[in-house]
Amino acid sequence: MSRSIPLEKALSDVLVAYGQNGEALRPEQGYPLRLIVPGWEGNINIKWLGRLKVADRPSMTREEAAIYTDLMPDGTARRFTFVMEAKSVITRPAGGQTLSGPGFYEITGLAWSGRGRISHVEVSTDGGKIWNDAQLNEPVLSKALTRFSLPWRWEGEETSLQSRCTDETGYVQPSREELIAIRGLRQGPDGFDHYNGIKVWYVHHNGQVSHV
Ligand SMILES: Nc1nc2c(c(=O)[nH]1)N[C@H]1C(S)=C(S)[C@@H](COP(=O)(O)O)O[C@H]1N2
Ligand SMILES: [Mo]
Repeated sequence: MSRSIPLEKALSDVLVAYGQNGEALRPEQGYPLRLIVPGWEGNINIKWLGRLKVADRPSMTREEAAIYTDLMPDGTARRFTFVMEAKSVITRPAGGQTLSGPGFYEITGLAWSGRGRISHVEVSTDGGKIWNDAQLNEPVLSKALTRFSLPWRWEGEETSLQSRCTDETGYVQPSREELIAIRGLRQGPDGFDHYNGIKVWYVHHNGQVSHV
């Protein structure tokens, strides 16, 4: 596994990590050393780090020339798609959970952006017609998970819940349709790599919450 990282990024916030949670890295997490590249795609966080090499151009390794590329509808591939763009997901109520009956609920979820801080999160409880500003839990840190919440009264109607976040660069999380219209469905080795579309949960009359 080897990846090329622009020097500018390498010198800003990249870590060579030897420990996690007060103990040495575990073997499966990359002992003795791994790279941590905040906000960028997971595969760049090289585990069992063997060497760092300074070069004047990307190495065009197999991982960056072929594997971790995003195939576009026209057959070309996006390469060096490092950043994970802003994404959010409601974690409660979420698929597999059941509301016990009409009444008050606190909708809560997580938002994050590889470009920096989350500036706001909006939640819709009526299928995307009205968007309400959710409250963000402090501290709101750059490239970190940010918990959001919104009080909600459920009257027992069938509806859908979704969240949409914006980061400090002004980037707004796209809908699934908007994203697929641009990027298509042919993507990387793990399915739709870099997928960050809005996640919609459907609430049934009986309180069951399911995937849309
Ligand atoms: N040396 C090495 N590092 C690696 C990989 C690998 O196969 N070999 N996989 C990468 C990928 S694709 C991911 S998603 C992350 C997973 O890190 P984790 O096991 O800590 O979740 O490690 C990355 N680092
Ligand atoms: Mo991965």
